[in-house]
Amino acid sequence: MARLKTQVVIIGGGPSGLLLSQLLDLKGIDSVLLEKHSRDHVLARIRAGVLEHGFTELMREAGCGSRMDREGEIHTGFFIAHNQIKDRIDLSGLTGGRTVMVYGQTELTRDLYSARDARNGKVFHQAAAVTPHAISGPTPYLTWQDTKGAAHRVDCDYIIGADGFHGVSRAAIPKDRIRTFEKTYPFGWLGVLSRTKPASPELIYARHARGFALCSLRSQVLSRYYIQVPLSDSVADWSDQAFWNELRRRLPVDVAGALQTGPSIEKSIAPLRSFVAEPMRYGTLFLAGDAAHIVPPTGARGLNSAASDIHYLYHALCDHYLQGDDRGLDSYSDRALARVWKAQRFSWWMTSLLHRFPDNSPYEQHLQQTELDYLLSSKAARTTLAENYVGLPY
Ligand code: RFL
Ligand code: PHB
Repeated sequence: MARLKTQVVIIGGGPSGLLLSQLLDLKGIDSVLLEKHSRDHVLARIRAGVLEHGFTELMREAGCGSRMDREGEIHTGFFIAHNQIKDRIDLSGLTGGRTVMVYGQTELTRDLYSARDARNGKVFHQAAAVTPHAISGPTPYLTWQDTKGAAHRVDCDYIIGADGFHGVSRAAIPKDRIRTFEKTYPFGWLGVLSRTKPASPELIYARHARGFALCSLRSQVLSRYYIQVPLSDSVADWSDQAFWNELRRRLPVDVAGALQTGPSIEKSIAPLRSFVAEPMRYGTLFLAGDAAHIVPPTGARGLNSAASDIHYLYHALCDHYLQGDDRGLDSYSDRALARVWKAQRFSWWMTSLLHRFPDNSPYEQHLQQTELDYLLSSKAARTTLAENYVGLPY
């Protein structure tokens, strides 16, 4: 069996794992990253589009911010559409000048891979049967297999589980040492990417009796749209034409009338789920990002929560290796979870506000409408929305 030794093994080559490996490398901390899929597979995923300030700062600190700063768009607000009206949430005005960056997760992941290549980062793709061992003690190790079936072992000080919701890290923690909290929603989002001019230069979150819709974008020539669909639907049920027709119905007529349509480049359905696992540490294994928590995408929090985990973990590992101080590692789970739960609350609230819940009673439907009326008429309520959307402090 081929053997390697490193300081930190990172499982998962999504944004969380790549960002951490790059940040640690710049501080002289050695890591090995194991990714289950090929790079092309990882880069074919279309996911998040809205980055909060803390994330963009981490990308810059990682030396990966130049294309993002050139091609990403700063957004100072977004719209909530309802009953043929569009109300603007002035993020910047309500938060003392704070903004978000619209830059796709796919591009950001590409930038992180390029940065790892440039520094000869130890990133192994198509790593099969990745298995953490001895994680309760001080000398953990991992075993895995390469594409030729050859067995490998990596010894390390710490293992970071950044392998997403379906990864192996969380599952490696004994059941009686981890508690999970979960909420599922009775619908999913059908997303379409198209090479068309976006319906609006700023995002539109639309509440409609037929269901939620979102107009988002990757650039002024690349649009990303979503519609709420029943969980029983599959992508095959939705031709491009059916998608555009349904999207139009859920948007105010002026927006629908000007909507540019075209062939979909990507089309997928994501179920909506809220999930938290705690604590986010067991022995020498630390969980980060989607491996530990999931939110419905309505508040654009998922990737941003992953980034705040990486911020805490990066500083904690630096303190350990560079100062011999373990307080950051010991408090990691509590600090990360305090922020994670706020993102959970916000994402649940945005989801509850804007979607059609098929089982809601007339009373609950009234409350939902009243919540929206209150939000749009109260500066205090809009400020609460804005400060959560641009990202709470780390
Ligand atoms: P990822 O991106 O899932 O990466 C985990 C990686 O681990 C690999 N892996 C393994 N590797 C080795 N061995 C194993 N056994 C493994 N098992 C899995 C996987 O192949 C993968 O490469 O998790 P990470 O890095 O924590 O990043 C999290 C984000 O991807 C996620 O939170 C966001 O995409 C959520 N999200 C959004 N977040 C935002 O902040 N703003 C948004 O606007 C936003 N929009 C979205 C979203 C997620 C969506 N979907 C599809 C769920 C929109 C959508 C539609
Ligand atoms: C996206 O552009 O993919 C996107 C934007 C905002 C969200 C969710 C997804 O809340």
